[in-house]
Amino acid sequence: MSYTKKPLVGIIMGSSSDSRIMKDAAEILDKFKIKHEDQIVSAHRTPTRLEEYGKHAEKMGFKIIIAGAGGAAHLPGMIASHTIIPVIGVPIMVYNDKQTKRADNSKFSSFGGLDSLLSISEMPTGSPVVAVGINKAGNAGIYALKILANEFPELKKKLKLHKSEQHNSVLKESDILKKQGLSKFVQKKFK
Ligand code: RP5
Repeated sequence: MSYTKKPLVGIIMGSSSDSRIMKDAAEILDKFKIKHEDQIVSAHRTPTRLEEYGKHAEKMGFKIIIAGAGGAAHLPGMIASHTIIPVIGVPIMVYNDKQTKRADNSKFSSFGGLDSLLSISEMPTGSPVVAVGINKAGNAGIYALKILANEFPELKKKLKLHKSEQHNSVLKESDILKKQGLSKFVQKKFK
């Protein structure tokens, strides 16, 4: 059962290379049965499409947009300039997963994702975009759920349950740690 027939969240990313990070946002929304629509929209390579997407998002009635981009990450800020839908930005460490060929080094971000984090979070006064941590698309998903929970009491209940599960899993691990002692615990957990 999902809460609405139409998607409530728009997930966009600057490139297909961002999809392996952005899928974490989709997975958490899926887990909580929140429909989302996923697209690639590049602020640099498809600027007209970006403007169209802003109109599309409003027409679709999205409550939140989750936008991920790496490097000079303009996508979250630019989409926020085309709509009043709140935007959660996901800074992406460019080519995190493509460190195989030396020849590709020029394509890496030299700043380990700090470039995109600052691009997203340092929006000028009056044009806010919130940013989660670098590559933390899952957190963007959870944050979106928290916003939506204001509207859907059932979702609020599920989030509270999720919180208590997190609490219990820490207690459980702490018990195991106490019983096993630190050395054995680390050996087993990270073998
Ligand atoms: C950004 O440039 C994208 O969001 C991506 O993180 C990065 C690299 O894009 P590709 O060269 O992989 O298409 O605009």
